Amino acid sequence: MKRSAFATALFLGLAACGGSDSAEMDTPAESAAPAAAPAETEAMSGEMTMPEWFTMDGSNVTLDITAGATDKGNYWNYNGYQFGEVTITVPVGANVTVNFSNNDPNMAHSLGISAGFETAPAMVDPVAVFEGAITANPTSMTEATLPGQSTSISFVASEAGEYSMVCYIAGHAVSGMWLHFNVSAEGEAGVSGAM
Ligand SMILES: [Cu+2]
Repeated sequence: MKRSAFATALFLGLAACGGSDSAEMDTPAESAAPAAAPAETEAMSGEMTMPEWFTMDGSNVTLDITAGATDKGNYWNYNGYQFGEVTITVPVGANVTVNFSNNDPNMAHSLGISAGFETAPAMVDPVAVFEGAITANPTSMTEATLPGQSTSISFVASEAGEYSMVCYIAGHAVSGMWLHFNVSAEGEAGVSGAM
């Protein structure tokens, strides 16, 4: 509940500041938002952008996510990002498709949407918060998405909140293989953070 209220305040703050030029499906909260928002809130969230790997067509969001896109962190990254350094935001109710590819030459990886955290636990339960929001055999080093393989998952981002996109292979999330994944009640969409 606290987290949810915080998220709402954050989004209202962003709307009030007009600090984002990202696509927004609808911003009914804008007129109701208080004029003032703490400056640090905006700085913490950063600008939201829509990189080429994030596309939106109506309520359909497509994310092209590559494990081991770079060799950063021994290839244990998503599109070159680790440790929640970027936040992917989709509108509540979006039909999300994740096209997941594994470019790590050495290691299997997986991808799913789990409960939000700021520090990854040693083990993340391989249970998605949205039905279908997890790749096959997510904890298996031999049967998850292997080097050179790709797969797709689709799910409805049915509940607003702050979640994590995470790899479930033992040790990967705690080593940095996770990003923030937010579902916005205000219809915000894009990517923020250290882009
Ligand atoms: Cu992994």
